[in-house]
Amino acid sequence: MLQQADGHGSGSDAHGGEALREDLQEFLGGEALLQQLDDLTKVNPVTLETVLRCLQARYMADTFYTNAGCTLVALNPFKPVPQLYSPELMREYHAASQPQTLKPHIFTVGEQTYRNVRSLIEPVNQSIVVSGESGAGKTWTSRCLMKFYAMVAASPTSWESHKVAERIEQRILNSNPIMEAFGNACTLRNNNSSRFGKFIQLQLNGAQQMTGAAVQTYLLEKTRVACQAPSERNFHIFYQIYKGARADERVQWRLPEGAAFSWLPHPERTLEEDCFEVTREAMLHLGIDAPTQNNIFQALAGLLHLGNTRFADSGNEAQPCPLVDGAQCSVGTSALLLGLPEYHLLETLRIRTIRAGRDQQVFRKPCSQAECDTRRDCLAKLVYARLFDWLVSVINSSICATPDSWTTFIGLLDVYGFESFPNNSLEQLCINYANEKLQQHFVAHYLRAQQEEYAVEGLTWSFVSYQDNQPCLDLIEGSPVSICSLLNEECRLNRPSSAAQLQTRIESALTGRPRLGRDRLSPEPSFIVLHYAGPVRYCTAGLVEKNKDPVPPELTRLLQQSQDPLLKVLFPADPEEKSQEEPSGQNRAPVLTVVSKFKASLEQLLQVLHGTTPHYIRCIKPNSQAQAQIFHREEVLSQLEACGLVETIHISAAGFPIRVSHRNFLERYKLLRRLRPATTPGPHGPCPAGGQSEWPPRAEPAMLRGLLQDILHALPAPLHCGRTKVFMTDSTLELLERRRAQVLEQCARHIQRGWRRYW
Ligand code: AOV
Ligand code: MG
Repeated sequence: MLQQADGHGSGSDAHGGEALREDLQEFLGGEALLQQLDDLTKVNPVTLETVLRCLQARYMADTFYTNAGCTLVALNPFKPVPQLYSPELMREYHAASQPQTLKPHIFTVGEQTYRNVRSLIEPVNQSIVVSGESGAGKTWTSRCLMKFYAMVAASPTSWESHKVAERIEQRILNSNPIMEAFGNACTLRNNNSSRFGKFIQLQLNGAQQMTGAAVQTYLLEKTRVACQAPSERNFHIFYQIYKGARADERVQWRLPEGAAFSWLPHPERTLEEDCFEVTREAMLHLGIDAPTQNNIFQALAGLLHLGNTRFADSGNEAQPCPLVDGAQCSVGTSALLLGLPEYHLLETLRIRTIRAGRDQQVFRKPCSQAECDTRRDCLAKLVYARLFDWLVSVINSSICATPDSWTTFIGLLDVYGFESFPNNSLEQLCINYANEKLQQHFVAHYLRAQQEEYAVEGLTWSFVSYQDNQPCLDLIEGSPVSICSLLNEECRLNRPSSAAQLQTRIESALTGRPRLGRDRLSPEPSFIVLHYAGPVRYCTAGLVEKNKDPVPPELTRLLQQSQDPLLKVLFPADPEEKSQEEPSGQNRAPVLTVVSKFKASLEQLLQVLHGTTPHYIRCIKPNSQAQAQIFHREEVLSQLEACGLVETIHISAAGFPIRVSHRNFLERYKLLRRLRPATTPGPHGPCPAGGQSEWPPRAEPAMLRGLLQDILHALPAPLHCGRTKVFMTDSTLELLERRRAQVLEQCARHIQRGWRRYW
């Protein structure tokens, strides 16, 4: 058809060309119209195709935010858009009487959330759940929201002076570069990929000023310290010290320019995240002084040298593995930088001490070459994970408010996004499990609970079906048998288990589960989980060992003997001086595995989220090349499908996000019955949609019922009265509040007049 349009068609095409032009105009006009649609609930009809077209039209017009009922869809611009996050714009959204009438933005969500905290009706803690796959823009979004709150929730005097470093808001913001330097890394999916989950609680006092914050982190991917997948990098901080150290520091940390470190792949790649000065500055502001910083960076350099320590096969079980050529120097430098005796470090890496027999005699056994490597890696992971946790605790002690100085909070959740690589292991299983849990929270809170409540409350509602990810969660964490329980069982039994055996055990124990799949062409033993966001193939090799995450006690004891002031803090001496040789057989303590700890921390997180009013931001990645102005329809489509966006839009379009108990509603709005009734009855009608028999609600005393009836009649806006609650849209709530303010103003004027007369 387009060929005809360019004028190469035959004579009879003149008419056809005309029609085509009209079509084209309509199409273009349609796209122009779509660009204007701020809310996907207004797309007609709501289908994946129309939603996709609308988002594409908006993206190509540099409009990155679109409302989708209760959620905000955020498309990653993949280019700087500074005017979109300017302080002026933040102020505009904050000052607006109705922020939702402005263009969709994360600041609308931020402001709405902020207003909800001091909620008029039922004050409650709030949370903003930012989700999306790896590289979609979650961390960026939560960083911008923190900046927004640092501005709008600062104490009034600080609006102009918020650059002052000591201010609490600034300190809270400074936690970001530190945590990203130590917890983010370049992966195949994202140059600044978060390798830990983060929930930050912004604490507000009664005047809604931010008095502090608390950070909770989840499962750092510590294996990255010692092992990076091809084309990926170690944590940013290693590159920062390697590239940004001053000449004197290079000497002190033994980091000469151009030195090669096997745990520092791709040092030639320059990323904007390699900003050492920003990290140092932020650390200073949070009270980590220069000498402490020096200790931290020196220890990190020590880990880089530890990574260059290579062992050869001794060829004799009774002999410790020798070092390969040149590694003696690495182990010496590493020991020096970590404040450890070189001999002791080398011995601990190469020799295992075991207690055995009835009298628990201590034996020393040389490790195999592979075991030496494992112990070396384990030592690095141990130091790095402790350092990360310590940093989080230092950050918290610097930014956390005293319990009596805050009353409510806004929680911001930014976890690692769903990911699927050519090779996936326990790290991806945990990351994707966390994402399944968040999706379940959304499904349970929004898609299911909302609809069930309409039914219980007697509102007319045609049920919108949705994709429930519960079967996938049952497969991963359910009881009695699931992937987690099988992995834990293997750890508990402590039996030698090959990758192929584990695959067989998983397949046979979980046979028939709908979300379990198998890749018959897979070159190595694996299983597939059909996640809500797509299938992921997990290799079984190393899963059990990673889940056990054993730390030989000799390693901890070695670090406890360090002379380095930082390591002394990270590894305080054990006061009871318990024997720390590896216990044998039945003396082993029960293993607290990685997945069981992670599961417990996720449960805790969800409990916190359940105690808040959640707001959702769905970040969407328009293409996997991280390029601006490229919108890959297939990729976006699968993300929209995965998060159930169309169902969300359907439910939002017909639903009522605000629900208040009759009593609270009346308490706040009873003064509105003074208003003249609207000439036509409000769209809510005189009674709940459930039927006349339920109106007036039986549970309420007659007086309350009368009041409720009066108010409903006075209000020409959608408002539904259920059996125990009143349901309404945001705009109805706004209207109610405006009416209430008018009435209060009138009352105040009457009182004033009365007073004047009196005086
Ligand atoms: P993620 O947090 O969702 O991935 P990020 O927030 O790190 O993703 O975003 C990835 C990259 O996209 C950023 O480093 C920016 O370059 C770019 N980006 C994202 N949002 C914006 C924006 N609003 N404006 C400009 N550029 C943006 V992960 O942590 O891997 O799951 O774990
Ligand atoms: Mg991130």
